[in-house]
Amino acid sequence: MAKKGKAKGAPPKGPGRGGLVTSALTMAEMPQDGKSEVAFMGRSNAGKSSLINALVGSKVAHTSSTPGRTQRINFFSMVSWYIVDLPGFGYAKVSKQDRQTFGQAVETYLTERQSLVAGVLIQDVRRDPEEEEAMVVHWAASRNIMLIVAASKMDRLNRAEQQARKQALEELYGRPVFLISNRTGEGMDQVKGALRGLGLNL
Ligand SMILES: Nc1nc2c(ncn2[C@@H]2O[C@H](COP(=O)(O)OP(=O)(O)OP(=O)(O)O)[C@@H](O)[C@H]2O)c(=O)[nH]1
Ligand SMILES: [Mg+2]
Repeated sequence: MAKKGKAKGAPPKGPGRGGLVTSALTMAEMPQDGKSEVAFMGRSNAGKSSLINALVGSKVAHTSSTPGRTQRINFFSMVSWYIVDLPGFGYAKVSKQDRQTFGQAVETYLTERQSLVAGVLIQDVRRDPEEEEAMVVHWAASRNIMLIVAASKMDRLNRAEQQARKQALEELYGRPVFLISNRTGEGMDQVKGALRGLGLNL
């Protein structure tokens, strides 16, 4: 993809914890070492890349207020496993051609990847889940993949609103939803705890 030049603040590459290992569009470009992977999924602008940075504790993933920033499948090394940052769904302004390219790549990844052990579905706490989120839940169930649901941007709500949204989202999803803020770090321990519970060190 010879489109965009590398941004100045490119994330550090290499073997360090959380470092970007590869940015893939085909299975052949993905790591072949069989380590476990956790895919971060959600609508564009939901805060996937920000959550990854908060978990890693350094700015390894590109974030942007412009939706559609992440357009490849990015693998970050957690030494014994990988964090996988996926392009967001539901954003119409990315060109159709690009969306088809990465949409196909994501679909292949999600349906075929053997080392994928868990997913983290991120959605803005102020929104309700829509068809795409329902598809992720269905996909995880059908592939028997453990799914963590995190509602981001809780810092945008007051305490009472947070409680109300948590309850509403848990009812809509029919499962626990962690409220998180990638700004303040609130709720991060719950996500970390859930990942650690899967034997993934953080
Ligand atoms: N207030 C607040 N802003 C957040 C939070 N998480 C992310 N943001 C902001 O939301 C915007 C999008 O965040 P990203 O992490 O780039 O979102 P993404 O899901 O990776 O988006 P794509 O790569 O486009 O799919 C950025 O401006 C972030 O600073 C949060 O918890 N609280
Ligand atoms: Mg992103």
